[in-house]
Formats: sequence, C-alpha cells, structure tokens
Amino acid sequence: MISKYIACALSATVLLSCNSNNDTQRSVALDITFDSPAMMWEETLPLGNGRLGAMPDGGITKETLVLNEETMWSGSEWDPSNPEAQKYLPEIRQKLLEGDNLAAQNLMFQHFTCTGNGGENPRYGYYQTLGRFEIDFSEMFADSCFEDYSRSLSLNNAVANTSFTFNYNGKKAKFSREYFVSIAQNVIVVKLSTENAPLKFSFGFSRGERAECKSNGTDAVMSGMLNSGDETKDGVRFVSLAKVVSQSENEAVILISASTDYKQIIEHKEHNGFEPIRKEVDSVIDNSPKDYNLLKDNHITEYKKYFDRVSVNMGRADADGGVAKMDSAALYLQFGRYLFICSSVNAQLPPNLQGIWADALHTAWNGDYHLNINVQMNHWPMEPGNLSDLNEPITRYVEGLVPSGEHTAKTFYGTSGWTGHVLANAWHFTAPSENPTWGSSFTGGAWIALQLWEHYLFTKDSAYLARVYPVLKGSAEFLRENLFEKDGCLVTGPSTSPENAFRFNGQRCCVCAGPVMDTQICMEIFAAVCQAADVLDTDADYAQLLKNTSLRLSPMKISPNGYLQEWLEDYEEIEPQHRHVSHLFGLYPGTTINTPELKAAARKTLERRGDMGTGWSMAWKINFWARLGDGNHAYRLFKNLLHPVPATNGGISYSGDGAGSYPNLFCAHPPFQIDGNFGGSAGVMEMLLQSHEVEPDGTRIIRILPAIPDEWESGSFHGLKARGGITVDCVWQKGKITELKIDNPFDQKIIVEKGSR
Ligand code: FUC
Repeated sequence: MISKYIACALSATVLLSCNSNNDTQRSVALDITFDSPAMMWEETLPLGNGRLGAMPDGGITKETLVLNEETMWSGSEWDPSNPEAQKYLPEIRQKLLEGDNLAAQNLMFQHFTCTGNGGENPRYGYYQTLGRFEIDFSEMFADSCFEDYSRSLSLNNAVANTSFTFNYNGKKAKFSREYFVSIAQNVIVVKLSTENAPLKFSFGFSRGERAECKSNGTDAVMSGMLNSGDETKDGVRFVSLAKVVSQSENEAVILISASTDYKQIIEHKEHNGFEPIRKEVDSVIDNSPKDYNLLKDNHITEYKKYFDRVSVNMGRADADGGVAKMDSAALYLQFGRYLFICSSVNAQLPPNLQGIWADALHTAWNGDYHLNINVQMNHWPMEPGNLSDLNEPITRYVEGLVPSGEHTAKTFYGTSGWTGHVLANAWHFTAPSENPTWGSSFTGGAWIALQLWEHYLFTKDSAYLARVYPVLKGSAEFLRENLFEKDGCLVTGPSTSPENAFRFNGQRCCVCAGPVMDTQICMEIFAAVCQAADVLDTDADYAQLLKNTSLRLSPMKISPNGYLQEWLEDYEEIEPQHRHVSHLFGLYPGTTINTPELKAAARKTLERRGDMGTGWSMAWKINFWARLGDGNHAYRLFKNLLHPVPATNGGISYSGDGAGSYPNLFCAHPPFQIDGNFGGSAGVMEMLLQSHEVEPDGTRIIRILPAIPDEWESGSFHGLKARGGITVDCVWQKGKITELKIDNPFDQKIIVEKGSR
C-alpha cells in the first residue's frame, strides 16, 4: 500500500507559508505545510501542552503519533558525592598556581569526579519517549491512489491537519484528520472524518520496552515502569489511555491522556502503584468536554493567550513600502515561541534537550539539562518573546537543584552556597561529572540562576525577586568562597572553558584556573545579587562584600592577536573553531563585554571561530552578531542555521557536519536538539530589539532595530518585551521607522536608540 502511495505522491517538500495581511500586519497566517506523509520522524509535526507531546506523521494507511510525557525519566535520586574529593582540592589548586595544569587535570581524574560514573549510571537516568499511538486504516482503502495530499501545522492555532482524497466505490472520497494537544484539558485530541466513504479504523499503543499495551476497539491502555537504576527503588510508573469519545459512520474523536508518578516520587509523597495514575488518566478523559468543537475552541483560546501577544513580519519592501514576502526569520522567531509555549505551559519540568519531543527510548545525551549552554539557551526567547509567565517550570527546577547543589558545595568544596556543574537531570544531579575535561565547570548553577534574575529585570516583579533571592545569593556565595588568588587577582578553579581544550606542553588539556567565562559569570551574579539586595532592601553589608570581591576578579584579557582570550593564558586552542564560544558569555546573554575595546576583541573572536558549528552554536552566534550591531552577519548565521538537513542517521556530530534544520524546522545539532530553535528565535528578536545596557545612572537603553540585515527593508513587530516591563511595537518602511510605540508601565528612565549602530 505504502509503495503504491509513493508512486503517486508529490515530492516531500516542506512549504513554509506565511500569508501576511499588509493592512494591519497583525494577522499573519503561519503554517508549516507538507505535501506528503512524514517519511522520517524529523518530518512529523510537533504538538504539545507542556505535559504531553504528540507528533503525527500523517501516514495514509497507518497514522503514527510519537507520544511524549514530560516526566518519562528513568533513574532516581542518588548521592554521587565523592567523600575523598575535598581532600585533594588544595593540591589541585596548588598545581594550578604552579602552572601545572596537566598535573591538576590528572588529580581531578583520579579524585575529583562524582562516584558511580555520572551520566552513564542507570541511576542518572534518561528522558524517553512515552511510546507510539498507531491508528490503522488499511480496511478503508480498496483502491489506493491517493491525491490532493496536504499535511500542515498552524502556529496560529497549535492545531495540525492531514487530508487527502481517494477513490471509494467509483467516487472521490476525502479523509481529513485534525490533531491538537489541548492546553485547556491535558489531553491529546485526534479527530478523524471522511466524506463519501465510511470511516474504519483500529488503534493501539506500542513501546519497545517496559510496557504492557492492551486495546479493545474503543479503548487502549499502556502502562509500565521505567528503570530506577536502583534495585531498592521503584522507577517512574506511567499509564496512557486512549478512548473513542464520539463516533458516527463518518467521524470519530479519540482522546489520549497520560501521566506518571514522577511528581510523587520527587516530592517524596506516599503513592500506591498504578491505581492513582490510572484514576487520573481516566478522570482527565471523563472530565473533558465530549463536544469536539468546544474542546478545540477551548484549546485555541488558551493557546492564543500566549501566542498572539507577539506578531512579526519583515522582508523586502514592496512598491508601497510594505513587506513583499515575509522573511523566514519571522517564521523562525514564531516557531521558537510556539515550541516554547507547547513545551512549557502547565509543565512540571522545563523543556529538556528535545523539549518534550523525543522519539527514542534513550534520548541523545540522556535528554537532560546540560548547564553549560543548553538549558539556558532553551529559555532565551521566553522573556523578550512575551512569555514571561511561563517561567514557573524553570524557576521550580532551579529551586529544586538548590538542596542537592548545597550538598555538592559542602562535600566536594567544603563551602556554603550551592552549585551545579555540567550535568543536571530530572533527579537534581549537581555533582562534577565523570570526566573533568568537560564536566568540572562549576558555574552552571550560577548561569541558570541568572535566568531567574532576567525574569525580574523583564518584569520588575519584586515578589518574585524575594522568592528567588536565596537561590541567587546561594550561587553567588558558592562562587565567592571558591575564588582564590592567582597573580594578584581572584580566579575560579579547578574549572574549564566549557568543553574546549588547549595545547599544554604538547598535550591536550582542559582543566585550568580562571577561564574567562567563569569570571564573567561571577561578575554578573555578584552584580545581580547586589542589585537584588538593593531592591529588596536587605543584606547591604553582603552586597558590599560582593562589590569588593568583584573588583578583585581577574580582568578580561585581549590577546596580542586582537581576540578576547578564552583563558588566563593565551593558550593555543586545539580546535580554534570549537562550537562553544564561552568567553563571549559576557556579550550574550551577559553584559560584561561592554566597552568598544572588548567588543572589538569579541568580534575578532567570532571571526576566528567562524560561521559554522552545531545547531545551537550557530544560534548563539546570531545573538552575538546582533549584540555587535551587525545585522548582515547575524543574518548570515541565521541562514546557516536554516541549512536543510534532509535526513538523520541518528548519530551525534560535534563538528558542525549535518547541522542546520530538519524538514519540520527542528534544529539539527545533529541530532535534533531544541536549544538551537530557541536560541535562533531569540537571536531574531535580538536583531529587532535590545535592552541589555544601562547608563551609569540606571537609565535603560532601548535599541530599536539594532541589527537589521539588508533583506529586512520593511517590517513590523508588535509585543516584543524589553527589560523594565516595557512592551514595544514598531513599523518600519524602506529602512525608516514609521511607527513606534513604547509602553513603559513602571516609568523606567529610558533612552531610545533607533537603527543599527
Ligand atoms: C554539551 C555540548 C554538546 C551538546 C550537549 C548536549 O555537551 O557541548 O554540543 O549540545 O551538551
């Protein structure tokens, strides 16, 4: 059947359609459209409501939805502290002071890693797909030439559709399917309808392991338990239920619900096996409206509350100065917002490396929360993209890291405060990981804490600031206590510049004192705590201590070759085009690269790093070039990020080979990693609006169109956010701003700068 279909299928091209209405520039229809079923997972369409994810493939005779439930985590809580580690810390630091980095690194390998093999340990766990839901229609089709195929995802409504025609009893019949993951109701909804032919189908769940699947024609259920990695503990139990809730000869509506007992486990609550989960999934379906239109309207209404806050359109100018054709960057920006809403709203956990859209039982890199760029980048579009109120999952997650991070601070470093390194998972892992060449950076906790500070900067919500102040202060305090003096300045260590290596006595080395990114993070978190203390009218003495400490931090250095040094010494990099550009943290998302000299050095660094890289690396570079005010270069990186990646072999590449965008616009690290989508979306916003700089007297600089490429002659944006609770609308025509509205509800002192610098 499928091969016959392929014979009459059109080519598998994806059409990104954006129909803009030039009158208002507000009602832009954003669709991702295909003219054939998905032949691979990265062509399927992602739907989600923060808790549940579904990816229909639009198959003709068999529809497969890859399902996700955000808490499908194997593993369990576990203390990987290494009781020996702390004893060796003075010796490791001494080696760094003596300039013997390799000796320090060797000591770290021997004594300063977590126990139990870190991310490789089954107790660390991994995020995994819930399974598949398959609907078989093979009974329906006698003759199998299918035509008029269309498959699409509407970003405006968060609804996907499939439709095609076929012959039935000598007549042309039509099959339409519609799918969404209800934000209002916490169910996946599939509506099947036919014209001129009866609807016949059967369905069921499947999962490669650890699941029992049953179906009886109108209901299907799947349940199982993941591996806790610890024989004394139960793993996460899951149950998923599918029910036909209405059916006629030509129409059926199926609801799918799913849940786990992760929340009970992580909150150490009593729970009784499968029974309560089964009750929960039953009641979610029982309590959902059975009227399809009502279900759909409720979902769209909820979704639009978030999505419709921002509209954006830009491209080449038409004769009247309007936008001739919307640039793909506008769609990319909105796709990032779409994915963020669909992986965050009502979520328990923040989006992981694949958001909530994993196809594998063992997701790449465990589908975890890497703290040296990835989970941070996942949150970059949230504040400027007017989705501030979806901040709870990341806030709760970071708060959840604190007790474990305090334990890590105490056991490994003998200090107070809290820390996170590179690996972090759903079980609050914070220890240095199994390999110190990439896993010993200890500024990951402070970096993600800075995301909570950004939330305050964007919203001015002082109640929120009071809530997260202990988190900020704890991460600052950990860093302060772990600074030591080298060549008259304070530095961090033992640490690394994330995942990059330098040549040291002819050998590869990563461990060092005072990588520049660490220093920048110290500067940012100390400054954030000082400002927060001021706003909350507390801790004045402590703030003064942090200010004094900040002044003693090792300054950023410019190499004789003109670029910003990544390390204290001007080491030779083993891979000058390495994907991480950690020493430009202070350019984006940070703000400490703030003088013309440092910005010029950052530019040289970027030129040296080049315009390629893994998906997220290119996304980061869009933001860097935007902050340097170079719209054409930022746009070049954006185009590189869109580089079509037609197929996946599932493998990981670190070199940038195979990086770009899959047909469904998922970012290819490769493999699929959602950070690139979020970073790229934020990058386009950063080209349109910036608000990160303040004058010495606190006046905030609002930059309108600070990094516009030649391609964006005309355009508009509405609803983007600037720090200070400010909302900006802007229209420009043939390069000139024709309308500008700045809503400044807190009367923040601002200066408005227009155009590229
Ligand atoms: C870090 C990055 C990799 C990848 C992984 C999930 O280790 O260096 O490129 O993104 O996280």
